Amino acid sequence: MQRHPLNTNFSWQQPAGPYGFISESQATAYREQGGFILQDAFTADEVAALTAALDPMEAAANDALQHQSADQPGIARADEIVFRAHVVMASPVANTFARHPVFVQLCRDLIGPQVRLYWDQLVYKRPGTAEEFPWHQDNGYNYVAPQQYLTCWVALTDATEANGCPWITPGLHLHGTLRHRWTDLGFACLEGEQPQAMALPLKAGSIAIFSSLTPHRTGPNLTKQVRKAYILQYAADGAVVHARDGSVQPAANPQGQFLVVSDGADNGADDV
Ligand SMILES: O=C(O)CCC(=O)C(=O)O
Repeated sequence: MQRHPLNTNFSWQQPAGPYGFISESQATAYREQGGFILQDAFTADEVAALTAALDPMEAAANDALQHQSADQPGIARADEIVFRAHVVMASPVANTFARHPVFVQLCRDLIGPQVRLYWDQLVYKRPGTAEEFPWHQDNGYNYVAPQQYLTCWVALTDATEANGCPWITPGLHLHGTLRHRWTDLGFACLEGEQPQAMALPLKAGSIAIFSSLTPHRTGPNLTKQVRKAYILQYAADGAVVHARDGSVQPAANPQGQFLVVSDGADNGADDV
């Protein structure tokens, strides 16, 4: 395990509390294990409305993947694992969901008073996905500074060990961003069995909450149902992305990376 070359002087930062939304034990789990589950964060009606908005987008993304050449490296595969990024820019339902009071409060407790949506994507794992999605940190894909941001992995269907729920390796987030290498299935920072690994099975409407620095994977989908997830990531306002070409870009596109918390308050729907 090696560190990313840009990760030279990392130290874990986390608001000290008191917390308005999460419990002390959830804050401790975030600090010590790198994540926790928030059960039943959303109602069945909220999940149904979001799923109805996302399903056609996933179907279109899956259609587009049919034309992807087999030797084109990527993390998505037609009829297996399908990603669609920046859903908030195309779906008013997702755009409103990304500003849900649950996220506003999580962001305030775990990031601070000025927070933007940094990234959002749906990830559906269809039946017959035999491969895992390998161990990685979200900050291993695109290096964001500050390195710590918040990933909210929202289960739209029950996520189980059989259909590809997330797993985390507790504790490694404290090292900051690790070096990743490209594999046929995506970037990877850990290989082989991880004795500390913890499965995070989730009921639909629950969230696996973890840091951008928490190594995680998802397993194969060996069931007959699609496993559906919507992932939202939130970063402190002012965060920048170090692109692989060496450029440094602000993560502040008003359409897809809007403020959700400003001066500690819910930012409403229209402000950027
Ligand atoms: O949901 C999945 O199966 C994997 C997605 C993931 O880990 C990610 O997008 O970082």
